Amino acid sequence: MLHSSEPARISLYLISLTNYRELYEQRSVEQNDELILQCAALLKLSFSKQYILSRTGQSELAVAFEGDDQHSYQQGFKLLLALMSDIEDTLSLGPNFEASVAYIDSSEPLASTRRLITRARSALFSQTGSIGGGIHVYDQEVEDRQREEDKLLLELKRAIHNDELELYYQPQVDFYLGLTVGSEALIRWNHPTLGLLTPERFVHQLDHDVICLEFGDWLFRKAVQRLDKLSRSYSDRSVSINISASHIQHPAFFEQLTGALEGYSAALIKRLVIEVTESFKLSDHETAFDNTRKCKALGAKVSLDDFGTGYSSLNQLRVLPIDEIKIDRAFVRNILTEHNDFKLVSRILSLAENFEIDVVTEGVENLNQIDKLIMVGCRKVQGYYYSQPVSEAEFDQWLKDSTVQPAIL
Ligand code: G
Ligand code: MN
Repeated sequence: MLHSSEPARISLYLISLTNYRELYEQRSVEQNDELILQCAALLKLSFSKQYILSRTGQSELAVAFEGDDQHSYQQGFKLLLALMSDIEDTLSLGPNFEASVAYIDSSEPLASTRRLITRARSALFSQTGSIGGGIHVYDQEVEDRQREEDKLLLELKRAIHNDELELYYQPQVDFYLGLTVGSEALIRWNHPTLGLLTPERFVHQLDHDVICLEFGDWLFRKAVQRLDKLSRSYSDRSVSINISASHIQHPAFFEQLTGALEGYSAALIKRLVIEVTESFKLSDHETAFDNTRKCKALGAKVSLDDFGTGYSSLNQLRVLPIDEIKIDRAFVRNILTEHNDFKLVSRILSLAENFEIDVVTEGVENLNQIDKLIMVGCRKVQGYYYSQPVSEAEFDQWLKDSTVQPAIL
């Protein structure tokens, strides 16, 4: 028993036999109870201090005690290892058997143990809270962040319908021609209370199943409208859109795209650039691979974003019908001081030339970087040196006003 007179800092370990549910059905009530009793007996051996042990679910046990555990992670890990080997040895559940341990400590009174258990469960199941190895340490900040994100996800769904999303455009400049030849469309969210949000705040939410297709539909339609409007004054400017990994892998992706393009000319489709991220291996995902090829067959351009940062750059070039690569700004950032970065950019440019692939170098912020890039045959760039991403109206103004000096060759 716990001494009620001592200061009430409570620690709680929640032990969950993670994948036991499937086995549970196949085993008798006695066998299931026996397993839990075995675990309980083992846990008793692990705790020298006074504690409360209780079964909190079919395959879940909680151990609560006063005071905090200075070595929560190590202690949790020891518990887990002992539990696993004991279960494997004595109950022959096999090496695939999984258990997880969550640790939480709190200054709330013991009466709130139920709340502690709920939080420990949330730590067990939250990806962000996981620190690997089946041990999860509850972190109030992680949970707050998780709650914020869930809220944002719901709001994002509404935002698409309320037209709170907007595309901003960042010019892509060809300095051989001295012209803005295209633009990358970048999403912004005019949030009613948080103000203008850039994608870092919410872009991962766009990958969420619920949102992915709805957002995709919105994006395609906006981009096509933009191209249509643009072609009244400029017949050859491209618009690039960013497609997430989950979207390009989605079986409905291509149908959605063709739906948005219906009734538009081949000349317009030719100026749509589909930027796919290089952070996952497109060629390993059959649907992503197919969708990429179908985009190309449709007449749109396919661009490989963040080039050089993914692990499969060269293989993507070999197997995918790529029109353009975008050299990640990480390579450009230190191009003036890091000779290796400069050599890499130079090599990527000549590789692309061999493959007859266009290159856009991203993240160009000053004239010295441009001079250096010209030396190695780069002709198209995008970056703050020319412009930040701006609203559609500002971009139209930019197209009218900007005079980009052609490079002296
Ligand atoms: O990976 P992707 O090409 O989608 O990245 C575009 C992002 O890069 C945008 O959010 C844009 O604001 C940012 N960006 C564009 N140009 C620059 C630049 O010159 N420097 C830096 N640091 N970021 C840039
Ligand atoms: Mn991009």
